[in-house]
Amino acid sequence: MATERTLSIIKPDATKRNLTGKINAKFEDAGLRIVAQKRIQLTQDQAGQFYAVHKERPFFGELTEFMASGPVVVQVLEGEGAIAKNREVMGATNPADAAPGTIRAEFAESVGENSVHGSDAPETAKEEISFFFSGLELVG
Ligand code: 3AN
Repeated sequence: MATERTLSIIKPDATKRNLTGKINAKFEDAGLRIVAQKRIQLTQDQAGQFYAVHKERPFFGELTEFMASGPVVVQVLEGEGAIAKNREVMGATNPADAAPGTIRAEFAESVGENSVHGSDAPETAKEEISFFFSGLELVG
């Protein structure tokens, strides 16, 4: 399987509870390498641009408000099949359905406040990485 890069976000519910290190340990234990990382505060408008694909969904307002409610850690994870592997480590969107040991099973508070985001396909990974990072910031 090819080496891939994927965009990950540690969401405000997790940064607020000081879980950045514990979540990063899950990525690293799964063989994912954190090749770029920064802690930022999004405006609701920026969160809306990032989640534009969900703009017609009923939870769009709630989602963008939540993503702007505190700092997030945006990061690029690299590894063999990193996109699928990260989604595995994250667990299902709804923590009630997430497999034991996954980030969402252990840390997520609800389907909305679910601790992490991860790209779902190669095209979206590329777009999402360039939304937050310039080529110069990806150090390998
Ligand atoms: P995932 O993050 O697992 O790819 P998506 O793409 O279906 O899930 O949803 C994007 C984000 O929208 C989720 N991470 C979650 O924060 C939020 N979300 C999804 N479904 C709901 C819902 N029913 N109510 C509130 N927020 C939701």
